[in-house]
Amino acid sequence: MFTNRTSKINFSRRDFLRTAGFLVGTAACPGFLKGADSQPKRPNFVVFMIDDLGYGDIGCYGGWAETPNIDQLAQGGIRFTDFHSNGPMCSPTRVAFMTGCYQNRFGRKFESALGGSAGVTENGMPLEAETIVEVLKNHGYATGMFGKWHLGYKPPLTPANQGFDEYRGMLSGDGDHHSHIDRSGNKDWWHNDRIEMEKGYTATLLTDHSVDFIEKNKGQPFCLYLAHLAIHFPWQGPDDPPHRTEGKNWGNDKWGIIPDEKNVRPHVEAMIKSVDRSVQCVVDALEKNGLAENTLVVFMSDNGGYIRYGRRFENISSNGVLRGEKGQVYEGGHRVPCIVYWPGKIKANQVCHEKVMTMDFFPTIARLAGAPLPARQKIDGVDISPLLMKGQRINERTMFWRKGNAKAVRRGPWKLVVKGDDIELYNLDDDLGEEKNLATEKTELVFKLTKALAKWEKEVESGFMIGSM
Ligand SMILES: [Ca+2]
Repeated sequence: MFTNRTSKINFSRRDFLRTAGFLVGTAACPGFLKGADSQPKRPNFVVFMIDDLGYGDIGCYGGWAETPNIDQLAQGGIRFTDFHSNGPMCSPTRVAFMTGCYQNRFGRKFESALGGSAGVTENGMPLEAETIVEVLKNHGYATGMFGKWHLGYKPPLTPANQGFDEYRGMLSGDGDHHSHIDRSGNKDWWHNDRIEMEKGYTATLLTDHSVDFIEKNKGQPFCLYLAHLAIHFPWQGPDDPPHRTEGKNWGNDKWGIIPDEKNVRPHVEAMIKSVDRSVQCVVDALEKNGLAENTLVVFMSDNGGYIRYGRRFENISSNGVLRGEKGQVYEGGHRVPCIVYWPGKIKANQVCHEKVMTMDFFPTIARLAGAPLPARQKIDGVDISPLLMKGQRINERTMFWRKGNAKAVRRGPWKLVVKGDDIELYNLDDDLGEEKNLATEKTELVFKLTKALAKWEKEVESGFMIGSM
C-alpha cells in the first residue's frame, strides 16, 4: 500500500493551517472502528523517534520536503496537530518516553542534552528507572532498539540494561552518519554493550537491523524502537562525504561538510528522504509478514527543528508558522509531528487536535499490551488508548516544560512562557505563532498559571520513585 506518490504542497500560511488541521474544527478525533476487539492478542509496537524533525518539515504537515511514505502513514491513521515533545532537546524527551514521567524528576541535567562522550561519561538514566521496554519485556515481549540512545554513554547505562534484548546504534547525542565517530572523536557504534563498528549510512543500517528484527520476531509479540539520528547534525545525506575521524575532538566542527552554510537544506532533505524510506521499509516488512493489523506504529520527533544554528548555518529545518526552534520553550521547540497508525484498529484519515505529550505513550503502550504499570514509579503521562481506539477526548490537564530558566505552561489554549523574570502569555487558538503577549491584560490567569508552575516544580523535585523525597 505504500507508494512512491509524491504530494508536494505549496506553502502558504492558510495552506499550512488547513493541511496541519487547524481549519477543520476543534473536535476530538472523529471516530473509531466498530468491533475493535476488547481482548485482542498482544499487539506489537513500532516506535519511530526522529531527531530534530520540525513541525513544518514533512509533507503531511504542510512542510517543504516530499515524504510520500510518511504522508501515507498519516492517511492510514491519526495525525496529531497539538502533540508535544516532553522537552525541546533530545535527552529530556527520550527519558520521558522511556519512563512515562516528566524528565525533570531525574534532575536538572535531564533538562538539556545529556553531556558526555561515548564509552567515557558516567551520566545516564538511572538503572532503577523502570522503562516501558522493561514493562513489555516482563510481559513476554521481544524488545529491540536500533538508533540513538543519548541516555547514557557506557555500560551499564545502556539500552541492554534498560530492557532491550538487542541493540545497535550510537549511545551519544550524535555520531557521523558514515564513520560513526562521536563529536569527541570516539567510536560510537554499539552492539549491545560492545563497540562493534559497521560500514554504512546510519539510517540505512538502523532500518536494515529493524527489518531483520521484525523477521526474527514475527512469531511473538515485539517492541521495536527505531530512534533515527536523522535529521540531527552532522547534516549528511547518504551521498554526502564522511567527516569525522577517530581521535580528534570535533566539538568545534561537528556539523559535517556544508559547502553552502547559508543553505543546509539539501543535506537535510536527503536525511528526511532516508527517514521516509525507512518508514516504507518497516511498514512493508510488517505487511509482508502479515503483522500490520496487529502492530501499533508511532512516528514522532524528539524536539522541534533548528531553523538556523548560531550565526553560521541557515535554512535548516522548518517549524512552519510556529515561533522558535530546538532548545526553546516556544511552540517551535516542542510542538512536533506525531502520527499513530494501526490499520484495522485505528480509523484512517484522522486529524486530531487533542493535546498529547511524549510521556503519554508509556501508559498507552502498557495498557494496549495488557501489562501492569510500574508499582514504584510516578507516571505523569496519561493513557491515550481511549482516544486512539474510540475517539474519546482526553481530560483537560495542564502541561509543563522546563529547561533551565526557560519554562512553559499550557492549559487549554493558554500558553505561559517564563524566561527568567520575563513572563509572556499567549492564546494559541488565536495566535499560534506566539506573537501577541497578553500577560499584562490577563493578570489573574498569569497568576494562576504561575502558581501551577510553582506547584509542579516542587512536585518534580520529589523525584521519580513513589515514596522518595
Ligand atoms: Ca533531538
